[in-house]
Amino acid sequence: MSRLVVISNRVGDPRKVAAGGLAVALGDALATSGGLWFGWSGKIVEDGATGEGELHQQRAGNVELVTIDLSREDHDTYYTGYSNQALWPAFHYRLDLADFGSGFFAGYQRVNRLFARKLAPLLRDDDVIWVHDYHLIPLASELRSLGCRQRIGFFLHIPLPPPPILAAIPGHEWLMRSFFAYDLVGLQTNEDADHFGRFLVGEAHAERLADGRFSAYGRTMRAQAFPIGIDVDEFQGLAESPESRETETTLKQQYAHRRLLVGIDRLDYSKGLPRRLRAFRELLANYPETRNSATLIQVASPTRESVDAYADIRHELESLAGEINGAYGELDWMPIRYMHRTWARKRLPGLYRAAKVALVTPLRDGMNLVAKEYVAMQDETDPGVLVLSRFAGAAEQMREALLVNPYDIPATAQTIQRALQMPLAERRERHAVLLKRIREYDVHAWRKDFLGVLAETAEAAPV
Ligand code: ADQ
Repeated sequence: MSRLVVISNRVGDPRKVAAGGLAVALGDALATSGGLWFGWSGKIVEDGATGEGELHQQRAGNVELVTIDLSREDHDTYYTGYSNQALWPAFHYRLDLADFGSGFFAGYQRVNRLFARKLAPLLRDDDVIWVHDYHLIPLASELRSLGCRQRIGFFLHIPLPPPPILAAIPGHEWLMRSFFAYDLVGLQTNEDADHFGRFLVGEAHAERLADGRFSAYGRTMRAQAFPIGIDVDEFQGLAESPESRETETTLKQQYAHRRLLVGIDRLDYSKGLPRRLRAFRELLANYPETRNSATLIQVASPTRESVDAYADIRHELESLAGEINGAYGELDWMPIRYMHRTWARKRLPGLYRAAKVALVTPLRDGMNLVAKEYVAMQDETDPGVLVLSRFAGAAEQMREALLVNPYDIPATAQTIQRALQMPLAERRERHAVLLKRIREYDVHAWRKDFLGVLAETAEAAPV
């Protein structure tokens, strides 16, 4: 069996539950075949200090974790700069927020080259290489230029926008060409795969072959959707933890005569949080029975705080939450309980189970795992209702949720009210279909599917 090599910007520790579903699933795959996980250590070497590019090696069972330190400049241009201030907003359809600052692109190229140079000597001829996410799009082409001929797959966790948006990214030709160094490119949804295909044909003049394959620059690459899933069993196991049970019981007691709604997100502008709060305010304004009753627990974890757009969204959200609580709050009831923190994973199932409705309303999202986690955690005999943005990748698979357009605030408020009032029979029916689907294609199925197709692709088109 070939060894699996995973490369991502950050390396997870597969032994820690807190690492979350993806780290666990990749860790699982790595442990099965023996493997290596390579990425940034999270450590920044300040100017003037030595140690830049230093490798750290650590064993976790039969998985080798290899990480590398980055210089301050590389971190600021590759990670904060090009990855998170240029590609992240552009791929989330937010060219208005994209900053293609000077030095960002060069830093991105430099770090990808550095990763390739450090990784190449650790590779074996029959390794299967799996690269993750937008930070590392050019990694395969850097590896190929060092003579690597292994099978290499790539998975994009974020959306892939339509051709006119991609075409506005300076250097997009180079970026698109970089994709052709892979044997397989995985995207979250069919819509993303469709955008990608149209862009390759239209801009890169690629030839469209059968089975999602494209040919250009003397190489053939296959692109298709692999909608990422969650580890349903792991999550359901977590629901049995004392911490989770305690959270559920406490919240159910506290809100016995009220209706609890939940939102769990990173505090990212793509998640649509201000519009979500405005829709909630509209609910309170338009449906008087929700006052003194409907309570939204919104947990938003700190993220990328050094970037201005993130500081702005935080201020906007805090002021909105304060305004709504000021307008509608009572001595013994506040409509919004907003927490700017990461909720302990062990307590997450308890929160999901106590909430009658989950609001997952991103303006754009690759998949959105919270939508799947909420469904997985419901009590089948009395399940809650998922209100889901049609612009989350998850909406492609989760049609039985109540789908909303988060830009339409009155309609979103109306749908939240519908969710709060949904009869038990309808809730059960919708939940059963959703649960079955996320169980069938969970994170393990996703990983096996991707690696299976990667193996086939390489057999069909050897490098
Ligand atoms: P994210 O943008 O981080 O991921 P998401 O899919 O929602 O978004 O995953 C977040 C994970 O972190 C979930 O497991 C959730 O439970 C947890 N989480 C989020 N906020 C939290 C909070 N405040 N407290 C505690 N836990 C919290 C990127 C893409 C997504 C894609 C995933 C996986 O942006 O579109 O679904 O990768 O591919």
